[in-house]
Amino acid sequence: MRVAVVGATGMVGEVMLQVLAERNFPVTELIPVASEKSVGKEIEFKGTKYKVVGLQTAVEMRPDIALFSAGGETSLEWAPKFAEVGTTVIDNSSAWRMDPTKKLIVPEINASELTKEDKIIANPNCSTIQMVLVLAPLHKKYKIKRVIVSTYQSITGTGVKAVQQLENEYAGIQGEMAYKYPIHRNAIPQCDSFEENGYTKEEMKLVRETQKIIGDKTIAVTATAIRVPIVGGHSEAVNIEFANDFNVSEIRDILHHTDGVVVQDNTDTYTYPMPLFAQGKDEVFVGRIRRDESQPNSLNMWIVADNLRKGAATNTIQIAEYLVANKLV
Ligand code: 11C
Repeated sequence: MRVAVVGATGMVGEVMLQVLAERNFPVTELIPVASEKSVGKEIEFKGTKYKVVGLQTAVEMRPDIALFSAGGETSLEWAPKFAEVGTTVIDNSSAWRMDPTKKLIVPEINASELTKEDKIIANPNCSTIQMVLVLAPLHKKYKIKRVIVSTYQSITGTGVKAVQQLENEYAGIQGEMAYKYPIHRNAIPQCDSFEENGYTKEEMKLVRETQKIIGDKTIAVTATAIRVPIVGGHSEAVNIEFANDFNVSEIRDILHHTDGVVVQDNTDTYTYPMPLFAQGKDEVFVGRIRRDESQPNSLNMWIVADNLRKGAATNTIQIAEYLVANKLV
């Protein structure tokens, strides 16, 4: 496969290159793509050096697959240009996710929706991916009525500027701010900008993307997304109300047998997921699984994943792997 990585010098782009190499994705030619200021720079991939090219050059090279992580505006403008020359685009921005003509894919859940005609495929938001991976098998068994989620999101979700802000704050250096407020020793109840209803875009992604991926608009979701001074991954406290009753050991068993999910749940040994230990891993970790004793058919749990891996790069590359394995590209 001739694979373009659009946004190759960015935080997610770099992880995409690592994941492509680690998973031995069949790359015959890598085409690293970035903005004009990075054109000509060299990127090493599996021992070979590749020169970064601009978007127009990359389109003219007609790659088989283009993995996009360069922001919504770039995706809106350039994904269709790649699609026109026959490239299959897997886009990590929010640009196409809610477009009814585009598929929003978490491979373990809904990759079977994909066909050869899908030339622009959307990768969901990181906080959604880790949550739906756990919700989907439980919805199948017990039917979810409502989800209440509070997130504790890593600064890496904002990008390299936020990581720099935290490092500057540790070192007591005045520098450029990615956030309106200090992040060191803080919790900022705002991820992304506000919508008219008073929720942030991040919170509404958890609502809309969950319904689209699971394919059930009746699932009610309400979210509060918080930015915390953490690097390794996003954490989520999730409360689920089911239509049907369950037993907790059966829930653990279902999740234990769910691809991509690792159950870490033993209060006797203080075993539960934490972002410090999820960092660099491709799985979604779940623990603190317990009945919500305040109302019927309800459950609490804690879900953690590396937002740059399963939340972004790994999920994107798993989609590409599915396309290759099923000869859809
Ligand atoms: C965050 N989830 O942590 C965001 C980053 O729609 O793909 C990714 C934004 C997106 O702030």
